[in-house]
Order: sequence, then C-alpha cells, then structure tokens
Amino acid sequence: MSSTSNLNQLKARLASARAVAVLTGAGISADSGVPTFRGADGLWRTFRAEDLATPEAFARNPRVVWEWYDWRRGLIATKSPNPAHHALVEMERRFDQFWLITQNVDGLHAAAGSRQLIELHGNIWKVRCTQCGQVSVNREVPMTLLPYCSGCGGLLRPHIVWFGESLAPHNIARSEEALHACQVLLIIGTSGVVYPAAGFSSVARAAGAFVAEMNLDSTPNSSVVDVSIQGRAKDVVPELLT
Ligand code: BV8
Ligand code: ZN
Repeated sequence: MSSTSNLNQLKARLASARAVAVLTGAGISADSGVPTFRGADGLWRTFRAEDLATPEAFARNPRVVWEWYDWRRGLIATKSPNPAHHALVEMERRFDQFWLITQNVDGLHAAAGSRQLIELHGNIWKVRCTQCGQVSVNREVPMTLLPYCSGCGGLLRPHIVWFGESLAPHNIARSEEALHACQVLLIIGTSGVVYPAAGFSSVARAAGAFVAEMNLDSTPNSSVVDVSIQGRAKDVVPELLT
C-alpha cells in the first residue's frame, strides 16, 4: 500500500478516536539534531552501551559515565523541539484521552509543552542520589564532576534507566493503562529493539488498537503494525493534524 493511502487510513482512524497513545524514540529528536543510538552516526557506534549505560559501568568508573552524560547534556542543551514535538502537543489538546510515552531522555517533549508525558527511561536533566534516592533537577552545563547530594553527601547518578535496571513501576502501570485504553497507537522514530517498549506495539494491538509506525526505515515493529509510514518525523507527524 502506498504511503499516501497509509497516511489517509491513519488520519481516518484518528478522526474517530477518543483515546490516543504515542510511543517515541530517538528518531523524533534526530530532526532536532540530537544523535540517535543505533543509526549511522548513532551513539552506540562510537560508545559501547555496556561500557557506559549500565549500573556495573557506573560502579566501576562513575567519572567516565558522568563525562559521557555531561557531554550529551552539553549537546542537548543547544537543541530545541522540532515540528514533530510541537504536533504532539497539539494532538494532546485534540483528544479526550492522550498519553505520550517516550524512551527519550532529552526532555524535548516537556520543553515543547507536552503534559501527559511518561518518560520511560528517565530524564538527562535529573539526578538521583545513590544513597538516599532523592531525585532533583540539575541543569548545570558543564556540571561539576563528580556531583554529590546536598542532603546526605552520597554520590549522584543520572536519573536514567540503564540496561539491566527495572523501569519505574508507576511508568509501567501508566503505559499499560495507555496501551489498553487507546484506540490508536502511534510509534514514532524508534528502532523497536529495547524492551519493554519494543513489546508495546503487540500489547496495544492485542488489546484492539489500530497501530501505526512512522520511521525512516522498517523495524521489527513493521511486521506487527497496521500501517507503516516512511519519512522524517518532522514531516510526517504534523501531517496528521491537517
Ligand atoms: C528491563 C539509556 C527488567 C541510556 C537505554 C534479550 C532479549 C530481550 C530483552 C533483553 C535481552 N537482554 C536484555 C534485555 C532487556 C533489556 C533490553 O531490551 N535489551 C535489548 C537491547 C536486547 N532491557 C532492559 O534492560 C530494560 N530493563 O528490562 O528491566 C529486567 C531487569 C533486570 C534484568 C532483565 C530485565 C532497561 C532498558 C534500558 C533503556 N535505557 N539507555 C541513555 O539514554 O543514556 S536504551 C536506549 O535505547 C535509549 O535510551 C533509547 O531510549 C532506547 C531505544 O532506542 P531508540 O529510541 O529506538 O533509538 P535508536 O537509535 O535505536 O533508533 C532510532 C530510530 O529512529 C531508527 O529506527 C531510525 O530509523 C529512526 N529515525 C532516525 N531518524 C529519524 C527516524 N525516524 C523518523 N524521523 C527521523 N528523522
Ligand atoms: Zn542523598
């Protein structure tokens, strides 16, 4: 089926939907200039995830892990939301029920103004104390390395879910609610390989939702969804509002 008829089919579904859920990945922020993880210039091409985005790596060498996050914070600080982020803010206004589940930690959805937001993998602008668990916002760029908790003196870590760590139970619960309640699920700019988010398309589809993928390429999700729309997020997502 052509991309135009896929787009029209999706727009027709959205026109009659009351509850809509969206899952985003690094591809939506690629159009803002934030590097993706697994693409040609992806972060994991240069850095090994298992060397940096794991609790073991942080225990072994917190400074190296913090230097990597500090570098990414410096880069993200210069970026702003693009038309795809803004279109999702508008979409939130249009539906009775709306959930935006993001795997991105860059904070660009919140910066655009999205409110019904589930930051599944955390936020690069938040830190958490490894001793007392206190979470706080920290926007220092560059930051003082290593950072310590003002309350208890414990070492701070990024408030991000690393490989092998559990996601926050309330974020899992809200995502489950969204996947079961939505009539349409949009999956935008994710390679669909990191679990549990990689399984969300199947969960929503089994619960009866119409599932659409929007991506530059095909992904493991492509065989599960009702329609795949190829293109850049900044071009295709705003199209849904027209
Ligand atoms: C957990 C944070 C329970 C770092 C990240 C074997 C089988 C199945 C599962 C597992 C397994 N072994 C281990 C697991 C579990 C593991 C997992 O899924 N591993 C995978 C890799 C096999 N998951 C976990 O560990 C999770 N926790 O399961 O808890 C548990 C507990 C203990 C033991 C077992 C289980 C925790 C997941 C950690 C998530 N954190 N990193 C950081 O950000 O600093 S994941 C990392 O990938 C990113 O954070 C990101 O959020 C996530 C997903 O990546 P994407 O967003 O999809 O980005 P990617 O670059 O891959 O793709 C970009 C896409 O955009 C591409 O498709 C491209 O075509 C497209 N694109 C590009 N440009 C555009 C575009 N599309 C549109 N427009 C454009 N312009
Ligand atoms: Zn503390």
